[in-house]
Amino acid sequence: MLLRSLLLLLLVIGLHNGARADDGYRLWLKYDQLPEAGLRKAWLARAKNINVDKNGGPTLQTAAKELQLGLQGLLGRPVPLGAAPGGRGSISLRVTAAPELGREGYRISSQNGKLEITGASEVGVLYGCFALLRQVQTGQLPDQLNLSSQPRIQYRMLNHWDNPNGTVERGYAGSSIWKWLELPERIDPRYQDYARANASIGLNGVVLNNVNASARYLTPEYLRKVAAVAGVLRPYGQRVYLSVLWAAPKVIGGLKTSDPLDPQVKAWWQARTGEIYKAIPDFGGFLVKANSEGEPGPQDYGRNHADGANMLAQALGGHDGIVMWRAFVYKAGSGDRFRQAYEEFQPLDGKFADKVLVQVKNGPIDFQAREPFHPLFGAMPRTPLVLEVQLTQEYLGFATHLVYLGPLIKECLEADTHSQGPGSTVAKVVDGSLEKHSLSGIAGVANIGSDRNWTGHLVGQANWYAFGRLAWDHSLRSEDVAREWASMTLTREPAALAAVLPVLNQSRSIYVRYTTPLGLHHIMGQDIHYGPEPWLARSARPDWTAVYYHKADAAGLGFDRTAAGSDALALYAPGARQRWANPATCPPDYLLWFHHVGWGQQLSTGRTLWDELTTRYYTGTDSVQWMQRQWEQAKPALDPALHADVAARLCIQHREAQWWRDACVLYFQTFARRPLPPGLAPPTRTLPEIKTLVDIYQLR
Ligand code: BDP
Repeated sequence: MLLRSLLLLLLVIGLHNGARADDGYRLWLKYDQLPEAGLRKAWLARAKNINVDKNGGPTLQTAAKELQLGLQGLLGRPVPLGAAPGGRGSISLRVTAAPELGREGYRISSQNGKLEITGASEVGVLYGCFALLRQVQTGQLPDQLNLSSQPRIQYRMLNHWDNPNGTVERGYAGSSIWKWLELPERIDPRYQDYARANASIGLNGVVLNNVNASARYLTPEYLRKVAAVAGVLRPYGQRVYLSVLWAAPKVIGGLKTSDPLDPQVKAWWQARTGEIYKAIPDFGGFLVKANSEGEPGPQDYGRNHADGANMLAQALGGHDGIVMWRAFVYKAGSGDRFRQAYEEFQPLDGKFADKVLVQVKNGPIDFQAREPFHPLFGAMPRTPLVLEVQLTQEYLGFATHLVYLGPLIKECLEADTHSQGPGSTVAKVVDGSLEKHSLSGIAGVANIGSDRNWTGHLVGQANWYAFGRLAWDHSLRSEDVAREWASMTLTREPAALAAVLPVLNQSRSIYVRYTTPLGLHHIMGQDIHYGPEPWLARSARPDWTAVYYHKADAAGLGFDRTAAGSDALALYAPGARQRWANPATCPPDYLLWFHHVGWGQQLSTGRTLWDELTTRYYTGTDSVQWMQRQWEQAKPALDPALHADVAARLCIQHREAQWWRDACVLYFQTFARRPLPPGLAPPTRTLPEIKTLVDIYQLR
């Protein structure tokens, strides 16, 4: 009897250990055995072995091993690798001349019971293997599988804002994944898992360090470290890039100047670039933040951005590398910040060297929850422009608020610049098709850190995922990408998916409603950029305050950017401008970006500005409770630990939505002097009480 109880106990403990909680580390690449026997059987018949040329290079071998790893897990049976052409049920990986696939595209075809994954290069095959795994993971049947795909954008990269000391600028998921002190000797296994994740979503480049760059990365000591990281990323098709400090020739080169036209400076960069390529033969190039937010740059020497970028392009010489020069600039005291990058960069269109791409944030201010597209996208036809989006949620609730960014990225890509008539979307500018550029790029500021689940908030993983998928193919629908991610990461159980997907898809517009509805922007907490601080009126620069942007007064609210105001609207082509120019027809989501609107003004929604504004703050906050209920519904199908973690974060999100609502409603009410519309219960706390909350978050 005693023995039986003991055995039972051991069994229970064993089962318990076997069913260990999911910690999110495996991202969307879980490879747990498919639950449906029928589906498993169908794939088992088509995946008996993998056939690959043993003489292929490291990327081809990596492709085969990744496919093997995934299939073995999903199908619950060994899938051997072989070099001989397999019979029915074998999967062949082949590199073959297929110009129609481009350098990185792939084709998956099925004939006579055999699957073939073809690419014009090894990396094409690797992307194809992950595409096949995605088919299995999302529950597709193998029958008549025939698909081919190639990326629309050439450089698809993550920008890490990571520092040598392991901190991450605007990072909310722990510290940097790059362990600079341990490199090059110790290679953290995470580097490979990171490379796998990037490759699985079609990315191909990684800027390892912060745009506010340390010159250290260019020293021989650090180049050895960078080379070690590059060595891990290379088989996965991920090239390494560095952000550079403009003043490096002075800081580490012992020169007296960093003037781009100075022969010694040129020679220094050339020599340094040569050393980089000696250490990292496939080095991707440089990312530069210059003359922005206190960073040094060519303007310190009376030169312009093109002088700087072109000098670096020249230093790259015959190497296969590029310069991504950021357009995120805004000089203090020169009018509406909205206009400043345009004014500095537009006149330089056509002046940049061939290897230079200008990297432009999605909107004209700074990664706000909703921005109109950056006017430069419609104004630099002779320069390839990289679209930069921020995956780390600096202005979107850190790793606490659930915000799926697919809709934000798509909104920008689909925006019509009208620069060459209707249909001149940002996507077509960025992929180079509109203006026939041979170079094209897209960058996402990474939201990745040392947290076990990589992104802090589980749904942050969806943003990494969506960025990669949309960078590969911007025509994908954000909802479909969300479904893929959720099916691979959370569950494929239909009722649970039906509960969770609307939450993902609506989360960004809900966030906008309870923080910055109707086109409000930049009213968040000073420095930390968290929580509301619409009353912020004093800062080191006026355009770091909130009042600069919302312009609340007794008459109304919003920034007049029409001809009567800053005239920033004039930076857009007439077709684009027209959408926003008239306050009566301007879509409410953009209204306060462009107009100062009277509190009592009736909007297209039928409500007055005041009523619409407050209604949005209230309904947005209530919607977080809806998100909570939906998440609860999915509980039976989700891993308990993952479910509980997100549920807890949603509780915080609701508390903080109330904070935003109460802060903004009470503060704007001091100008509007109107009661809340019927049905909305006034906040239970006072404005002074709310104001102290920011201090707590700011640790003041
Ligand atoms: C701002 C961030 C700052 C970055 C800057 C940039 O607050 O930390 O350095 O963007 O993109 O939004 O350079």
